[in-house]
Amino acid sequence: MGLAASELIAGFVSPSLSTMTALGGAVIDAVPPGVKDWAVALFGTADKLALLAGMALVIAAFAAVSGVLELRRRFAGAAVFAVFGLVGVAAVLTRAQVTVTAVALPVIAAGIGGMLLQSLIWRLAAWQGAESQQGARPKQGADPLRQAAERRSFLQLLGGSAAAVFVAGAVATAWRGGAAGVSELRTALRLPPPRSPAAAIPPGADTGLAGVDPLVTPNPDFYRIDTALSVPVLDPREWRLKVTGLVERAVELDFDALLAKPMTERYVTIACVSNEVGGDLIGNARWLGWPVRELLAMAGPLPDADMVLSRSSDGWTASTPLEVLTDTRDALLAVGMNGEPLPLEHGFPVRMIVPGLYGYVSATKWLTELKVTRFADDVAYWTPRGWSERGPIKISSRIDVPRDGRSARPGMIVFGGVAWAQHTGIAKVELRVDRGGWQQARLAPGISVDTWYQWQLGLDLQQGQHEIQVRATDLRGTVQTEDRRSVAPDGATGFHTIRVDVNP
Ligand SMILES: Nc1nc2c(c(=O)[nH]1)N[C@H]1C(S)=C(S)[C@@H](COP(=O)(O)O)O[C@H]1N2
Ligand SMILES: [Mo]
Repeated sequence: MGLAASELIAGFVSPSLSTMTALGGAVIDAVPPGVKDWAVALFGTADKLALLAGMALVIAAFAAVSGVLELRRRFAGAAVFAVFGLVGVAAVLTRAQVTVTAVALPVIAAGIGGMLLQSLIWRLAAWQGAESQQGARPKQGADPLRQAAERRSFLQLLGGSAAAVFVAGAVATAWRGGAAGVSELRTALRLPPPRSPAAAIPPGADTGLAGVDPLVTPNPDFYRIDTALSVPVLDPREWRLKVTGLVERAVELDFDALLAKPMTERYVTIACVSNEVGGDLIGNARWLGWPVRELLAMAGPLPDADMVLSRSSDGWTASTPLEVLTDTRDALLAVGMNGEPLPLEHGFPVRMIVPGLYGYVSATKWLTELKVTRFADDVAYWTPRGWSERGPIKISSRIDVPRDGRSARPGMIVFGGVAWAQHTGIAKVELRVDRGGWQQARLAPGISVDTWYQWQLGLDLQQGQHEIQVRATDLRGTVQTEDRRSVAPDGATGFHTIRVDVNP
């Protein structure tokens, strides 16, 4: 009940104040990497929901225990609530933006919880008192009416509180504070046309083969990975990007100034370092933005700088080599995704998109700061958590059709999928059946070397269980390695391998 009340306040004022979000965020930052990987493997993108549900269960269990304790000994249960309030305050203090209201909310929650506990215990004691009176002196003055009244009073308060929790929870989630207003601003936003438009998609680049991921991933289907328990909601009118650190002059940019810059538009395929071989944590979009190198040129990086630590509004950070942000590739301060403003969950109003690097070292969403620094002096969010400080995307390929484990009739079966080697480009894709010789697939033209390529190949398969593997070669001649490695610390390797059952 205490938490429900505080979430309701947060819901109306600003979702970023939520104690549950702060607690969950502190849990996410604190858990050992193994636990995080396990949770993602088990719950996938529902991992955040699973965490919140788990927290609610643990908190409910603590509340129940505090009731039992309070019943045995006065203030013992209240002490549990006091500790809970302190844990809440501590969690809020670990967050990127700490405000007085954010700190006050867990205290209010603990206060309401403690008071409710007192009055519940008081009523329970009165009910038990009426009952034991009856038990002790069954024949003299037992008062079943009073007993029933005390019982009702206790159950009413308990039931009423439970109902209030559900109502408050529903209202808090439905309202989402300032989110509604920012959503409207986003929808009304008109993006400027690109000064340098994206290359046209070459004919045939999208094979259109059923079951293969579309060449350009629609925004609603684009994978989402981040540590944000509730999506940060940034008002574009208040948004500022600061360039700090080892620069000749600090620069600050607001959203209107950014939109007034000459925009570049590029197709770029971004991927998550946690993408297993054959996995779907990868997507291709048409991004619109201003090249990061132009902003850095305004600030003038000092000669000893070799890294840019980009930071989001919620304090997450990525370390990107300065060189990659200033060379000829178009690393963007992106404002548009497939012709619309960035969706809130993909970083509205501004994020970074860097061709060739995994998201965790480059694709900062809800971007607020670029600190020009050195790898020797600063570390990004994932580096102390077991991931490499640098993360170029590894060459890889995937079979999309047929799906692993499918049955098929003997004869010609069409295989299709994607391959990528961002910023180098794909030269060749090959398949082999049951570890036999490699057969070259028909490679569709790519949009650019920064995007994935589709391929397809018909194979004549006879009856039996077959194992099909795929490998890609990039335009520099590097062949994808067979060496199987897990995602940590810098990306998975190995061949995507599927089984097909061929029977008449
Ligand atoms: N602020 C912020 N930006 C972030 C992250 C994050 O946790 N917080 N995760 C990164 C990771 S690991 C990846 S793979 C990409 C995913 O971008 P998407 O969710 O738009 O697909 O965002 C990157 N940007
Ligand atoms: Mo990622």
